[in-house]
Amino acid sequence: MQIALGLYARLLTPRNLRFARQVGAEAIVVHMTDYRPGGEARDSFDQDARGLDVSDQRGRLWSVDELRGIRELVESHGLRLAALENFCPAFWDDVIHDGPRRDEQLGGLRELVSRAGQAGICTIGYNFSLAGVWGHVDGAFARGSASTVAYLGPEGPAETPLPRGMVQNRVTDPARLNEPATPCSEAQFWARWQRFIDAVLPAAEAAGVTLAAHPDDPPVETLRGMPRLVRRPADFARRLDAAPSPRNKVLLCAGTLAEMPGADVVATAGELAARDGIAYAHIRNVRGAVPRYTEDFIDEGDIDVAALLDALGDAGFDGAMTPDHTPRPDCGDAWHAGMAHALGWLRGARAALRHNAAAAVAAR
Ligand SMILES: [Mn+2]
Repeated sequence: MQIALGLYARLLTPRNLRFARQVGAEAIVVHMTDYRPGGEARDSFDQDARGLDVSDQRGRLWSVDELRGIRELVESHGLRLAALENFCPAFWDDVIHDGPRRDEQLGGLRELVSRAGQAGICTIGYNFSLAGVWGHVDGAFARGSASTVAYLGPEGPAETPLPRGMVQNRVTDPARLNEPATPCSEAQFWARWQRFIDAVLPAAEAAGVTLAAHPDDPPVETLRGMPRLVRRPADFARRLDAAPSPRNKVLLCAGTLAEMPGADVVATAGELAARDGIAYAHIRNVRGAVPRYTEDFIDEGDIDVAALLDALGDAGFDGAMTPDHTPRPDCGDAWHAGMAHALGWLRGARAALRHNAAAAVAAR
């Protein structure tokens, strides 16, 4: 298992890569699309009247040179590029909404996967979701009153209908922000995902690129009036069964899995790893489950993360694991401190498991 740090493109600087190496990361997961406002330079976004962001990429696919340059930058710091995470919403809004440019965009995704392969990037994580990650609130909910996010269900923000001009919290068509998205059932939305995977998987197989599907966070039945696909533990395996291929895997988000009511995180992760279904993992901790949960530090919460790592290792998982988010401890640089804590904890846990495994072998 490799320990990885996730970096948005605007954070992909030599200084942050040195930070990653210094605190013990072995790999980097790069988010080309930034979901927060205020990005700089190459990854900046226009703000629309609602304070939401429009992707400045406007569907311009990332080039082979751009992708290769990112991989080489990461490798020049002694790190491996484990994955690209998330397509730009403008690459596939009509794939997700089933709009008129769907087939053209599916062709673009095939091209993008092929370019990733040419650039030596072997994994792409994605989130096939209409409403995306939405409805969380910030507050002092983590250990020691550290700032973190929570999902409060009916006590949280009122659910506004998803506009047709948005996907995954990004504006893809400013002219359609007042138009509600076309209603769609869960079965219809599964069929859209199936069309996507059937269209793109052959290109992924040819390019040697693994597609890794993230679950729906928060894992609720519907959000902003739209269905959610991977919201129960069994839904991860359903994705694998629907398109059997070594290039169709899941992105195991341990936090999202724990947010699913009744989930057995360790057992589900072990089963998915045993069938080699996990491309890479997001490791974080959570208290509670839908309809109400809070994110906490990696060593504080409902998941026994040491047992989770043990189960993943026992089942042969050898991919990257990255803290997708952490609480923000009180200090001058909460993002770096939160990540350094999570990465250090993961390294310590992994060292302890390796020690125990070696001791068990020696005792035989
Ligand atoms: Mn995640």
